Amino acid sequence: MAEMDLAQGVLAGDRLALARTLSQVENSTPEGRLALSTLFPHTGKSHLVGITGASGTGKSSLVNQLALFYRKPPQGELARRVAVVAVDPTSPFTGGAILGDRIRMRDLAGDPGVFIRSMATRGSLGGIASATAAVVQVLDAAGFDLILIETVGAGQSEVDIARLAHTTVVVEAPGLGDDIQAIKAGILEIADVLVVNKADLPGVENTERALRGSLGLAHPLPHRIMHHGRLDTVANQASQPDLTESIWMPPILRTVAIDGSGIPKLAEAITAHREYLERTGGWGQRERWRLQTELDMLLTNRLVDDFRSNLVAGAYERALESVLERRISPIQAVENLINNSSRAK
Ligand SMILES: Nc1nc2c(ncn2[C@@H]2O[C@H](COP(=O)(O)OP(=O)(O)O)[C@@H](O)[C@H]2O)c(=O)[nH]1
Ligand SMILES: [Mg+2]
Repeated sequence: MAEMDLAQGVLAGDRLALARTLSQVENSTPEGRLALSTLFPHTGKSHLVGITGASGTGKSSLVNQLALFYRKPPQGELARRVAVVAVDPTSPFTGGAILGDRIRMRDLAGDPGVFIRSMATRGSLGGIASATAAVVQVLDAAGFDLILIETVGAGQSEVDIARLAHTTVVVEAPGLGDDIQAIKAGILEIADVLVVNKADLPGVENTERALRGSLGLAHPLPHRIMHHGRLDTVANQASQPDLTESIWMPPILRTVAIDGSGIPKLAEAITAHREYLERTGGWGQRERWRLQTELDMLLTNRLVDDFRSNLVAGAYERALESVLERRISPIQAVENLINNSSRAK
């Protein structure tokens, strides 16, 4: 298939073309980049929902339940087309987690309104974040109403991936002792919806209390406004005296992903957050913030790659040695590398 056909196939709803395009895009081949350029004008319609949290909290189970819910909504509501992107950089040797995810997803197998993609975890962390962004764009162009992006909340790269979303759901579970870890990772600061999954297990109240406490710290109002780049909201306050209308307080919800309890409420909160963004102009601001994050990410990767490829062989290693031996400072090392590489050209 030529690139043009690949992209046209995606737009026409051809699943084989979609799968092939995703592979090309994920591997950042020239065909993939071309397809992306054709598809990008067709993006911007999907609701991108990040689902993040520590390993084992039940994210895959929740995503599975959410997808089932969107496919078979309550009477009177339209079924939505759902794509799932699973990213798990903590399991570089595939198998385990991803296979497990695939097995749990089997409830959804054969449904043309669902598409599931596990990201290959090879490559740098920055690479995973930008590959995920590209994969999400293809799925957006393919017309999925919702794209659920599952990531393990373990570090900066996962926060970067979560930043690709309009709505971020942070998942906790009792008994993992990771409440503090979540705060450290800055995960709570990006949470739009908080979920205490495994609400069937003892200790739910403790987890909920810990979350409520840390949420107060992570979201003092002025900080939250700044954090999401919604400085405009501050300026708007005079004309919008009802502060509760313009500020979203992340709800804390309980779920049991193994039996589906709490899923309708979670889906409701996700919709409510989208409506809130649309009502307040936050959607446009989120889009700007999202795409800016992506541009910065691509620019950084590109510049670093170009820079490295222009360096004299061994120059980086030698600079590192000099820093290790305390002969030069890291800042001097960078200065030297930049001067040498521009001379090498
Ligand atoms: N008791 C209980 N177990 C759950 C629940 N949700 C998920 N699990 C189990 O927790 C384990 C990890 O779930 P998984 O969805 O793979 O978590 P992930 O690593 O966050 O994606 C699996 O054995 C699930 O069956 C729940 O609500 N209650
Ligand atoms: Mg998982």
